Amino acid sequence: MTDYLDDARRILAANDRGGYTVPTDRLYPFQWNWDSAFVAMGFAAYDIPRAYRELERLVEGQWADGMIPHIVFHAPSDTYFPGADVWRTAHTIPTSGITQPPVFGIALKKVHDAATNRGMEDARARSLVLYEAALRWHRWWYAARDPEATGLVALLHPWESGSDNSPAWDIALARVPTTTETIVIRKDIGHVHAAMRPRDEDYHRFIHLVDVYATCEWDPARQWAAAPFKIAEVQTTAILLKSGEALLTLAREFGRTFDAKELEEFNARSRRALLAQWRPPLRRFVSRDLISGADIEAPTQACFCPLLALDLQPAMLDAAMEEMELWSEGLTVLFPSTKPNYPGFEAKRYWRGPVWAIINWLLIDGLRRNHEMEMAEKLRHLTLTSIETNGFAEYFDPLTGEGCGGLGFSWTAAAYIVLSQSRETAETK
Ligand code: 9WN
Repeated sequence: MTDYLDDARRILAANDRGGYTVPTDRLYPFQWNWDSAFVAMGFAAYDIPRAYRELERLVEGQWADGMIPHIVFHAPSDTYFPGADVWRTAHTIPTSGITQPPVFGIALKKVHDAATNRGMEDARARSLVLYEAALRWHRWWYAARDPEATGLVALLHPWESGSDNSPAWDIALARVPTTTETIVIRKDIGHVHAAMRPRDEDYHRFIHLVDVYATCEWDPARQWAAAPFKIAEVQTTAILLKSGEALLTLAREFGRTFDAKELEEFNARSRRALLAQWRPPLRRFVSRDLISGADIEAPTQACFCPLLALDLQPAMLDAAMEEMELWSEGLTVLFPSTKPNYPGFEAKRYWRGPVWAIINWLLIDGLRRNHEMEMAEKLRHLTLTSIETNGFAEYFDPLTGEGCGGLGFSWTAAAYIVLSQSRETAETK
């Protein structure tokens, strides 16, 4: 009989590059921000020092202003584009210049709890350093990406969402010119089929944005003023709020009363703002395009991520559940990253329909928080069985269950490890 847990651990070991884990060999050969946070939670189940190490290595990339970049280029590799030379940032260890969803705080609490439960001697000292890094990053989010203190944080590049190619960005991204100062080299389509990856014109837009922000010398205020793409986003804000709750618990445990007050204020602001993004006729939450001022109505998984950080009123919760059930009808694997009958839906192109184990993990936590145990359990079970049947792929086709994108994927392995634990311990709360 196959021991899938063993396989999952083997994948994490194979993707280890010295205290940090690459998402998968060749396609993504560096340390990615939110990938590492998920991976750290996977390690926390069986190797706590290694879990700490994953987060510590990520923090080596933290900027003086508090931002933790989306990629840390610890060691050179020529199998990915754009590499460090395209980003032109000033950090000593080369990094990208944008960020990614702040899962870090959620991961830190999970690692810290595992370490203290096992009575690890240096738990408090190691956690404290990471807690301070996380708090600096949260302050950066609220200052740099919500200068008007609305409570919703904004993304200046689709890559910052982690859901890079989502139809949620189609209207806003179409405004971004396809011209670039940088020569665009599509290394990704040398590793996986082009039909699974972003279109060429969108890749040019991604790089156009990098050029614009490099011209701003990566200064947050200049970027904010120059940004041709600016989305106040609900998935990222929900993750930030959930992480903010985790940091608040840690602040109290560490006796940091001043920090705790500040975190309470951040959290309250984001909680209010997220609730205001609920749209009753759509039965889901929506992000806002800050350039046009319009709601983003494209139906994507992001619309349900606020469950992660909110305790919904019964009427709202029932409506969200009905909508989630509707999106799930007739699918082999749940939960789709785009509503299946939406014109932008594509079953195999990444973020335009496929199922992601880490998104399921976040949704499961959100469903549990809101006492939707049946749906949570269904999603957990389907996530595990589709990995067992189709492998530790980057993501899955919701119609057929086929594993797509990169294989031997770290966050899918981490999700398997965490979700196969008992119901209670799979909760990252
Ligand atoms: C750009 C590493 C990353 C994930 C993202 C996913 C994909 C990169 C790319 O891979 O993005 O950051 O080149 O496509 O969309 O969520 O962190 O796994």
